Amino acid sequence: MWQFPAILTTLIFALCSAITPAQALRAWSAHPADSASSRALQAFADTVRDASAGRIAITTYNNSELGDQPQAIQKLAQGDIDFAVFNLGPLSGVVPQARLLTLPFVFHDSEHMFRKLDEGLGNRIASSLLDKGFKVLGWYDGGSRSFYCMNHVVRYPSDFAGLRVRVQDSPVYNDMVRQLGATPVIVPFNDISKAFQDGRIDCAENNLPSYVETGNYKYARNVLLTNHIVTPEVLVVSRKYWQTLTPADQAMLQSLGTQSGAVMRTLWKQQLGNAETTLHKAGIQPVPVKDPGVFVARMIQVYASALQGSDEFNQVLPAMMK
Ligand code: GTR
Repeated sequence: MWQFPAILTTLIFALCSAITPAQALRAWSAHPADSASSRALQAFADTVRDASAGRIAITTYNNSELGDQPQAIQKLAQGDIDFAVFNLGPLSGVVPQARLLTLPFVFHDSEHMFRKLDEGLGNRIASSLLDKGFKVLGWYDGGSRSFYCMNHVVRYPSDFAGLRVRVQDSPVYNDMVRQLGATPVIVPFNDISKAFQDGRIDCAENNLPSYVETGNYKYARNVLLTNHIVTPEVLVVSRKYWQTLTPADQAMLQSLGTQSGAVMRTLWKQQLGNAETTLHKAGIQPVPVKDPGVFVARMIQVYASALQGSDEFNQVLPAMMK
């Protein structure tokens, strides 16, 4: 019987895969194209395209162009967006285990935080995120967050009484601000300057690069360096897309994602340095907290509600603080 030559079958198969159009994959970022986060995401997309010979083509969308973070989280979980860099604050609304990485006054600095992630905490949270549809590819630096206010000078917890403080849509952030006697006001990241201008908020909190990047520093010039939340951000791919990949492509994405984390951390240090220079030129002098203990004392209730009913969390938290 006539048989199709094996070599032809192989050739036709190779040709078909070569002409398979690259899928239009979308990546979400909250930040502008020149930020550390978006630059690292773009570099990741470029290396993935090269390593896959153009088969995996990712287009990045910056400045929350595809929706604010809570919307993007929903879209990624459903597979409408394929990649993203998320802050764990909003993500912890969907994945409660991620709250652990957003608790105030747990990590001293980024170095401490990344050490704990590498010691196993990262894998633990990554597995909870995967259960909800988010496959972690890399850990980015979310910096160290502090409060800043317009027309108010804050030094002690009692100074926050009655102030309206912008927060991310996140249970821990809401709770933290309430424990300071202030009112949390949820405002999307890209609308904070407008909220200051409209008089809807008195204060906000963020890391210094975001404080500068958003232009918030032009409106709220009084910065109290509380460094209350030191948190990572995650480079994620939707589980829906991840499951369509071959093991070889999964391994490639995982390895390039880890590398992307290292790239981002270097770019982040540069962005932090630039932000400090901008603030110095603008005459803004962030004031260190005199007694962090009085702030920590207010957070007991925040830990209690975040850890409520979870023995697992209660065992992990003390080890995270060391
Ligand atoms: C930034 C973070 C953003 C967003 C923002 C916010 O530091 O990188 O993803 O979470 O804070 O406060 O909304």
